[in-house]
Amino acid sequence: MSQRILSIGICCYPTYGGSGVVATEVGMEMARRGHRVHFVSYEVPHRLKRFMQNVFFHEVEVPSYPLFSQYAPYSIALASKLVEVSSSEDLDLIHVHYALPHAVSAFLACQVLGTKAPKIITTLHGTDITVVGNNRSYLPITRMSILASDGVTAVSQYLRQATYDKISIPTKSPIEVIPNVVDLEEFNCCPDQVSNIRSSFCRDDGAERPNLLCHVSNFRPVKRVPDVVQVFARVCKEIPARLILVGDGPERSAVEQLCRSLDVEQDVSFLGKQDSIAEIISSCDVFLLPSETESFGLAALEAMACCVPVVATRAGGIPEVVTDSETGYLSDVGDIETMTANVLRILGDSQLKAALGD
Ligand code: GMT
Repeated sequence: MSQRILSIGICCYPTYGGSGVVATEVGMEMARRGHRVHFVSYEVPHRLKRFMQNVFFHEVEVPSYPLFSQYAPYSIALASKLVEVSSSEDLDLIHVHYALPHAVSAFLACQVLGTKAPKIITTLHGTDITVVGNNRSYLPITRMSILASDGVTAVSQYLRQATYDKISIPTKSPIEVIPNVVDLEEFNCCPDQVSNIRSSFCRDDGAERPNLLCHVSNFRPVKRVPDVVQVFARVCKEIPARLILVGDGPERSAVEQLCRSLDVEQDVSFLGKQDSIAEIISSCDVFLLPSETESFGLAALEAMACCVPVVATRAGGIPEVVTDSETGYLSDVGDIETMTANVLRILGDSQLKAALGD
């Protein structure tokens, strides 16, 4: 039987967050399978910055107006753009990633489109449920937009349950768990690039510093990046090591200050936002993810795809991704001492490191 070619709209945040990454990877894979995929956002998603057949981008413009000076209505501009794209491209479905405000805008667009409305699939990613979505200011509308969707997916069992509990979605409403994905063509052990990157981090002060720790995030409080630095400072007291921090966000200045106060700033590299993180992660020995809450932890999955053991917290959906003592080690949130011990255990035993990485 021949496959039906679908016309799919995808709404996502275009920034470096995991929801935008997953949305882009899924959209590109649908395009490879012959479907026509229309990304709708305020910017081109950062993993989409090369031409691909069957992939199209539609920019949402939010016109300014003196009355909007503080709050321009992006959700309404997005809904209008979805109406436009749906009419011109005859969309079969709109797949929204991150409920707020995307699911609400899709709902609004479908109200306008009436009988010609496409189906709505909503993928819940994390803080759209665990932090923002259940805030009183957003809860009723988040709940309505989830219930109005034709299909709802969550990235982990943990997030599925949190949606039932925190948003009061009745358990008879099905939420399908579809875990995060990783492109193994891009994220693998990258042996060619590893030695170059390693040597650029290891030998810049003339000393051999073979132990590389890595963390990738958007530097929001929920990621607990200061814990990464605290662990690193303790590791440095035992063995020579370097820390590579990839990403940027609100906590960065405070983290830089912490590095100075713990006197480890010489051994920490702040790389900021990077495009080819697979090579960087592959060059490292341990990946740290000490998050306060994490619905899945895409960065941990990417590290594991690069054969790098993960030292993380037992928070949210992380235990569904990292198996304690098998692909890394888990401990309680804020338990710096145990995380330090686990890092030292991995760095001190190359066979253990290889086994966890495998
Ligand atoms: O929910 C967020 O904080 C934003 C979102 C994003 O856009 O980065 O992150 C979430 O979605 C990722 C992809 O599904 C998950 O891997 C992350 O665990 C999740 N972040 C949190 O739950 C904090």
